[in-house]
Amino acid sequence: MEVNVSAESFESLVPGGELQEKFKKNHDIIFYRRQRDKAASQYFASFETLLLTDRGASLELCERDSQDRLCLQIRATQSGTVRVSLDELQPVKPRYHVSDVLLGELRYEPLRVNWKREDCVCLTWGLGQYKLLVSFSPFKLEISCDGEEIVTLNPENKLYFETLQDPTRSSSDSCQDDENRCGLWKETFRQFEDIKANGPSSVGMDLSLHGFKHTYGLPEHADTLVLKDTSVTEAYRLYNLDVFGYDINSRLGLYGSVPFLLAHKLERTAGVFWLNASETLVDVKYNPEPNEGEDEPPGKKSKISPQTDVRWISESGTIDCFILLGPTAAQVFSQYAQLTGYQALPPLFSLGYHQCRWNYEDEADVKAVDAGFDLHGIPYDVIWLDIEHTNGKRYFTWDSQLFPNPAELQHHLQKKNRKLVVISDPHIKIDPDWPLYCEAKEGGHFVKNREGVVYEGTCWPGESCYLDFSSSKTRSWYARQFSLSKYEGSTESLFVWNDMNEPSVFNGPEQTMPKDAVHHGGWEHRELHNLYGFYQHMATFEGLLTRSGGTERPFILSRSFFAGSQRLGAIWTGDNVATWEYLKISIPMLLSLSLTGIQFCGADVGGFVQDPDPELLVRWYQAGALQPFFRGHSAKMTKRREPWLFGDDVTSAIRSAVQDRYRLLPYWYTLFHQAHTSALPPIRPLWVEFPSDTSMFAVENQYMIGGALLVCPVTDPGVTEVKVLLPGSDELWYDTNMAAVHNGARTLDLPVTLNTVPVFQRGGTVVPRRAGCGSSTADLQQHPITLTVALDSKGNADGFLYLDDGHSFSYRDQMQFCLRRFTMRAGRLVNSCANDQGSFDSDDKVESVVILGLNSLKRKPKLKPGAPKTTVTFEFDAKRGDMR
Ligand code: NBV
Repeated sequence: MEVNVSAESFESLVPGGELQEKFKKNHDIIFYRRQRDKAASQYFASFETLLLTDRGASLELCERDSQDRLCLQIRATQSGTVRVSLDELQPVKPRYHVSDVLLGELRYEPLRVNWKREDCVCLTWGLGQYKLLVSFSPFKLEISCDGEEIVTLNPENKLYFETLQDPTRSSSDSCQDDENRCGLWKETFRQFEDIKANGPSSVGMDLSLHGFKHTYGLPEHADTLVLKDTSVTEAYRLYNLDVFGYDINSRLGLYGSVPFLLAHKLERTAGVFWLNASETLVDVKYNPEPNEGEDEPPGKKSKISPQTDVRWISESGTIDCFILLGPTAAQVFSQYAQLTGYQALPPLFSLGYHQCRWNYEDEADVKAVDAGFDLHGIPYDVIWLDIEHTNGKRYFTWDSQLFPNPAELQHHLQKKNRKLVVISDPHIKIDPDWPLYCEAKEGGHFVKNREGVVYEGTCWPGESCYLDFSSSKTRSWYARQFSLSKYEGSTESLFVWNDMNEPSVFNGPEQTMPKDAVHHGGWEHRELHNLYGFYQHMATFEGLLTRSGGTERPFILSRSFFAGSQRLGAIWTGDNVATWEYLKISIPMLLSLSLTGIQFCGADVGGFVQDPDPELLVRWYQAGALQPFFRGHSAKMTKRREPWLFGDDVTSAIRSAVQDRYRLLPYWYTLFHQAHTSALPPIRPLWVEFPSDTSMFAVENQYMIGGALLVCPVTDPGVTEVKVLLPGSDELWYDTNMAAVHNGARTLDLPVTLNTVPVFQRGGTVVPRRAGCGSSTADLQQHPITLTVALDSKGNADGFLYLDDGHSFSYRDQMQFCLRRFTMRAGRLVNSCANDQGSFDSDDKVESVVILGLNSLKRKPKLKPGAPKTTVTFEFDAKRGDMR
């Protein structure tokens, strides 16, 4: 029986409602408690076990009481990443190692012994500025740069590693009862029993970050940008869960996980990446007090306070921890991207506006909404179909009553260069009359239960099975379902949305798959839970890529994700609520994702659950237009909210926000190219751009789009003024709405109306825009480019423009792209080639140049002599100091 959402059941799903109790709190998580309650361990090593090869070092560790033995590997890359891996020396069976997340084998540097003593050895590599001090007893690892200690691993001996036991020989019956009670072999949460095939298998380690008191990252949580001190709150939980209308200010794990934490202090940014896909908890403790009683060796700067202690605890797998040494934020982003990949370059259309609803009723409804955008002059690129478009929630099918001519519908949209996105969830309806189900069953593509039979759980279609995307065979099978010949009614302009892929199982523990379900290769679900959505995303990516013979860039939105998902497409923050708090929290949530590589991200504009009032809707459009993925979405029981349903003022404010987004797309696209090639996130917390200004470290209501635009979306009702922090005493900030320039290092009281979107261009930058906005991104391309040159106090400015065909891989395979650099120096604006490897035939013209800040210049700019004569005319507005 299909599951339909009734008004009553929907209302019971209010945020913070009773249903939230279905999720575990820290004290319900037994492996976490076990590690927290355990006294320090005593791992020691000896010099004899140290082995140096040209790819790093290995060492044996032994725990004094249990005599458990581990194999430690230490590897380092030239770019400043140290990898510390720990596994059992002689496991009774192999432990799960995460594959498919790292890009490939890294290039490691040979480690050299710098000096040694009986109880420790100092290793170094490369140019020798980095040192790794390995203490043998107790085991510790200290990483320093030019004498300054950066990170210590295992500072408090919390290294923890439950070695696997042979279940047939582990203990006597009575003892096993005790163990069951402690949750070692069996655990019960509410009515759900979890039988642990491997018994206790958790791992953990602590580390100290010296001199740091700000940490970030670890998505996905509806929480502040700066990570909280968890000695007074719940630990950060990384466990992908479907949390409808999630609570704000909570460390409960939401739909996806990236076990990557960044730390920032004056003069250094560092990162810690914990590559483990099982349930993971992270404790953060800030120690602001100076360390007492330290003996500083003369002339040596070490043991800096403050210090942040971070403790990672995972349910299973191995320890595979990467320390990214920066020293700049840009270097940390690049070090992380070298491990897990760069942001996929989105097809241009996907940076436009997306219109979604659960559900657009039928073809006529879709066409009417599409026409509504044209009628009201609001550009948009994509309209979305949710689960109701299918025949009984059988993905890859259409409801023949409501969507009898899906291909015709897509052609209708495609004529206007618009696309259709349809949903495809990972659960498959059990229906012996449905060929796709039968094929998946016969092909062995479903996850099994602990008894080895196909696992069944309920979701939208009723009783369902779950595809085992962890198997490459299943991924390829799934990918084939997207071929135009297999997927009836699909065309090349259909793209995909993967929802419910945590996975969401209505009758499962914490509404997800039981941890003792079994995947390909015999691996328990617990080992790879956080990878499930990543793998579906990967399979869908493969599907769309293959559909075009590898030539077209796929677009897939996924709700669940893991480290590396950035290579596959976009992510959104799931089922938020139409209140001001959720609008506000979308900013730190998206900044945290951006910092951890997931840079094509967005939040449902308007709020998914409940009805926004018109003011909130406008403010949300204004904010969403400044976020990477821009989609309006609403739930089934909410009122219709297309932008023209709330009167002219609202329509006009929304139109203007969306049009501004479209005009700015050359800049966004250039930023995505930068993310794709150098890992810099298109949206950045202020501290990334102003790393030496401590007052920026915790700002989360404003941020930078690229290096040039500072934005401060209005996220409060009824305001007539907002406070905008303008950083940098040497900076100039040009208000893009008014002819005003402000010096940095001040807080501006900015008067606002409903139409104001506070955006400031930083002096010293050039921002490309399109002169018009068109009705879609394709239409937008017909408009010429305009440049806004905002001068810094010396009269200089720099900026880039990236162009390619916007949809294929020819930028990569045939180098068909163009990267231009605009430089303003000594009153002369030069447009030059910034990458001569690319060539791209384009009719694009720079039609106009607006120069802001000329009043501060002694010499006014002139056109470069010898430049071909153009029809461009420049006007100098002496009052404002702008040249136009
Ligand atoms: O498919 C229906 C919804 C979807 O609209 C939403 O965006 C997802 O986050 N889906 C969740 C399942 C139902 C949620 C109550």
